Amino acid sequence: MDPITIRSVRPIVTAPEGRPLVVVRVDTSEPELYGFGCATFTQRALTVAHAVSTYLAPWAQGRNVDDIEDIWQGAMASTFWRNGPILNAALSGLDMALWDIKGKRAGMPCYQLWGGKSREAAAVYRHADGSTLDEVVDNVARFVEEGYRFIRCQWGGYGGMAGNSSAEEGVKFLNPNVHPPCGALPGEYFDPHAYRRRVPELLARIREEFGTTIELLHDVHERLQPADAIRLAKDVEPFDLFFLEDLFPPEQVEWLSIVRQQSTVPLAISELFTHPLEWMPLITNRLIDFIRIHISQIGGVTPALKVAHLCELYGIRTAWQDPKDVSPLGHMANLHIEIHAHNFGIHEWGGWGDHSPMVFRGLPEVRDGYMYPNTSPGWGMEIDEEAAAAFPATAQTLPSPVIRLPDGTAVWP
Ligand code: GCO
Ligand code: MG
Repeated sequence: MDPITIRSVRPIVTAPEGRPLVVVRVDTSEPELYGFGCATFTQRALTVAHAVSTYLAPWAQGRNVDDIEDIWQGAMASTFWRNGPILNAALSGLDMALWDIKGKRAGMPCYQLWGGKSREAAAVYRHADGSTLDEVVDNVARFVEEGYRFIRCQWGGYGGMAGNSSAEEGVKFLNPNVHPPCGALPGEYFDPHAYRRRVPELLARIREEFGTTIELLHDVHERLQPADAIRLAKDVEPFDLFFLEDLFPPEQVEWLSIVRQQSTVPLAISELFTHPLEWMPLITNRLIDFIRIHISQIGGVTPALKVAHLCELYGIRTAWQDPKDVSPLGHMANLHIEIHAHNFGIHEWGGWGDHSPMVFRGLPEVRDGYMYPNTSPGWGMEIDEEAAAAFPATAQTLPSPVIRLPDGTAVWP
């Protein structure tokens, strides 16, 4: 019997909620057999789409759809320089689509292909934010009311912007407590010290209002200098966080070993990682408690399964990065790994929005704080390409304004 081969690999770029998402569709030599994968890298979506069409599609044409591992290894090697965010995202789209196809051929959801379920659903965490403490409390209360028990709390966005401005507004924003020099360039200004002092105040208020009935998370988003980061890890201990995220940028993770000696706060890092050399030392030295990888950024489900299983050996749990710049298809792939892997931690979920359900059909169901996969073969999702075309993506590079220190120094977002 002739093998089933890849006939076409095609990017679908769409922005139903305003953030560019990239999906890859793989059609095969079997007329009705096709699959979808998430290749989302919001800040460079159109470049990823170009990499898919120009390089990955012709390279993959004619290859046996069964050979997921060999195709992943060969595609990674085909660029010589490897593990960059653009090409990893492109490969993720192809990889996830091939798993979708394998599930369809086997007549089972992908999590069954890997050994079945460890749980029926994945607990999710929601994002509560606000420019005042009362606003944060109100948003936490709303999520508690809706049945969520894991809630990430931020006060004024990442870095504690007093006005809680959103980077997407792209406006010149000055935190009232910040006094930049004359002639300072436009951007989103924040005061790292003020931010670091406000976090314990935020968490104390949430614990005062809700006690220990909910699990709290907080994302530092790499906004502090190392000494301040270590200080924060100690200051938040009394509030019993589920995890503290991105205490350091990828370039400074060597400081984690110091934090581990001084604080018991559970740590989550790796949404910005693209290369195995970044996560390996953190896992094998047990410097983190949760792996936060953005799966399309490392090349898809094939490497993510390997990372999940490695983390299990070191007592580290998964918390794949799942914000609004992961497509609902990417959420479904993350969810299948979470249903399967024994060392699941938590699923991040910012809501589907009003338009995504028009584009992504077969969305996982969320109820009472849990996300449930469907039981259809593969990922069990369809992409309505006509609807997708109604939400064209522009070449937006989020965050639009530069993030700046009080003196105007640009910092990583
Ligand atoms: C998170 C992340 C996101 C990133 C976003 C960048 O924890 O979900 O920090 O909020 O800022 O993915 O595009
Ligand atoms: Mg984060």
